[in-house]
Amino acid sequence: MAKYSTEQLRNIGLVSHSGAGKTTMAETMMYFAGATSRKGSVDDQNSILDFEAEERERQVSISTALAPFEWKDCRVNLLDTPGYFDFVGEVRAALRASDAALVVVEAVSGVEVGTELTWGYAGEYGLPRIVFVNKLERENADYFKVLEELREAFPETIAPLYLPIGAEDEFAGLIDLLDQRALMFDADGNVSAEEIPATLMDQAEEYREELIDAIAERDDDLLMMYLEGEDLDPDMLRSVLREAIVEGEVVPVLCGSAFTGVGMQTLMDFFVQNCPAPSERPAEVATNPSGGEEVERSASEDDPFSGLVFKSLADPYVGKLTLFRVMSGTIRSDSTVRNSSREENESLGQLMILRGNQQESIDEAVAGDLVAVAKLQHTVTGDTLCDASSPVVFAPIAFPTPIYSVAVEPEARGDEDKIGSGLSRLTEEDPTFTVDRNAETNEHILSGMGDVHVAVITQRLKRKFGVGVVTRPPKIAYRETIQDTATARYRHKKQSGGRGQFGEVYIRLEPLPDEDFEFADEIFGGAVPNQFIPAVEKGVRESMVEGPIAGYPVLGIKAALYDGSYHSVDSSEMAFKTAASMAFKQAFMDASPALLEPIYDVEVRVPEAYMGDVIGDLNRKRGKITGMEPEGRMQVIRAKVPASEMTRYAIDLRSITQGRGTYAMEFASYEQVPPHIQEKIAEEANQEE
Ligand SMILES: Nc1nc2c(ncn2[C@@H]2O[C@H](COP(=O)(O)OP(=O)(O)OP(=O)(O)O)[C@@H](O)[C@H]2O)c(=O)[nH]1
Ligand SMILES: [Mg+2]
Repeated sequence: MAKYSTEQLRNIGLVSHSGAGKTTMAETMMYFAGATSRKGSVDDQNSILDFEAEERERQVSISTALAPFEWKDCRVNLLDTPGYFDFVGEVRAALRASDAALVVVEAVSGVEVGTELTWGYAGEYGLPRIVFVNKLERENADYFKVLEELREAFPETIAPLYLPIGAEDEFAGLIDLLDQRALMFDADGNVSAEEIPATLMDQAEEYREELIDAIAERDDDLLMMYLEGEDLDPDMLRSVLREAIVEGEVVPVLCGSAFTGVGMQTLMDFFVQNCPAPSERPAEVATNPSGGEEVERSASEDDPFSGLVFKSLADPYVGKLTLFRVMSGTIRSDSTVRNSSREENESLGQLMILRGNQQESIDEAVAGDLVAVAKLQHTVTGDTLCDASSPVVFAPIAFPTPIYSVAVEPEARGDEDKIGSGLSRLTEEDPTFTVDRNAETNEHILSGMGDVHVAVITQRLKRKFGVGVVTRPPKIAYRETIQDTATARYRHKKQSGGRGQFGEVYIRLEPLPDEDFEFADEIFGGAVPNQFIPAVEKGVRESMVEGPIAGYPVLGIKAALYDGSYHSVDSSEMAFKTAASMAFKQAFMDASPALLEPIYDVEVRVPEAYMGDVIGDLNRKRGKITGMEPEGRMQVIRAKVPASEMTRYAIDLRSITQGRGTYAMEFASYEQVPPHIQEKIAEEANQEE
């Protein structure tokens, strides 16, 4: 690939609701630009960008793929992100490395939840937005309806630059409103300019006027000329429009079909002419790791080198691939750089440009470019790499926290260790899931963004690291306690030839709210000799590890040893321990035993329209609503809900709100399980034994 300067680079993040056609569009553009010799297809499972088995099989993108191509003296780096909700972390990271967001909207389904969400993310990163209405050749495609929906959903100025010629299977070209001409496309990617068909002239005039209005408004000189009825200079119009787009004030709308190729070259031209080069974006604010003061870094070859890692790929054979955006300066292959986030040096080997999983070596990369290196030692996604003599650290990428957990177990015995190491390698490429070992339940807990995410991770674990696993809901960490006081006596006595065993204890159990355990020695007159009392306490403590109701740890109990008897020869620590443990179990079951369950503080954020349904669902989940308040356009609902009801909440909330709701939760307290549920849990636990 030829060398390009910072001014000749365009980094465009493709975002949308799942299935709008991002991957197909990127494949078509790469093919038309001559970057690939065949057009990969999602449907035929040979997409160059969706190259992982998990993506091809499901026919959706799961991770961001880079799709660079050369076009009109520029290199356009497309970042093809996944639209499916579970992979939102990929979208956020890709937008961090982009200079503009192309929001793809399907011409049939129009504005969807994913459109709204990604629109919001682009705003968070201050990126200019461009809309592309795709699939215009489909039956029921309606460009004008989509325009209306866009205007309804978003406050920004929506400015269509093109109109379709012909509808559905007769869709064949575009009216270029600025240049006042018709563009006709053929399947090989040839475009020819023609006169606007007479039948569409009125419509073209109407929309052109609207567009000119929107542009003229942005510039005083232009507005004056416009109001005075002068002819407007097309170059001036174009430059004012470009500025308004780069500043995010106007959102241009383009359209076409990735299938028939209509509108693809227009879009590619648009990237080159109207999307900002990295050098046109505001400087990045970073911190100096030693002094803590703010430092600016611009996408300029004159600034010292800095880079931000936006993606990592784990490969069991090649090792790790690290993708970073050169934020400032230039970088050559085989340089040593500082990872200022980890305070380590890293030797970069060969720099590469990726296209899907194809790699092309390059010697040098300039500010703004997106490059890959293999086998870094310390670096993970979100880290800053920089020139050691001018260290900076960029704000980390804000990844969402995992909200859906399962327990994983190996299919094959003896693979326990491999699960942990395989999963932790996979977390290197995906920061939106975590793996923990729960010491209490003895489970590997895998937490991610949803059930599809978790399924993809376990599939990858098998494919990349050869570990097959089964998943199930995590065990709930119940506790057992008592609500009344009760006493029990137990005499442990065995005579089996030789020396016997003897120990007798009287134990009283009392509820001890807010504390785990207390032991009281109330023996007077040596009914139980001093040397055996620790054994009694030990017997009680050991019985508390697996409580009598369903085998969960016991807490909130005071145990008093108040009487007993011994035998001068046969008594032993062992005998007293056994007696204590038996007495404990008896007293426990007589003291109104109760099962406690973990309760979470849950905070749900949803658009107002879903409040009723969300609250109804939380009530059904035995939740107690503790508060509600508006926050911007959202409503925040707070509730206390039992953990056992929340294991699938990520999935439930998504289906109630079509994906518009988000939530977070944390452990709050233990509370008593309702009796009928306690019975069920006890029954199940006793069956397992
Ligand atoms: N009719 C028609 N179908 C299209 C067009 N573009 C894409 N498709 C189809 O739409 C489906 C989804 O396309 P993708 O390219 O995978 O969409 P995506 O936006 O990458 O989807 P995610 O990766 O899940 O976010 C596939 O079956 C494509 O063949 C188009 O212009 N016209
Ligand atoms: Mg895709």
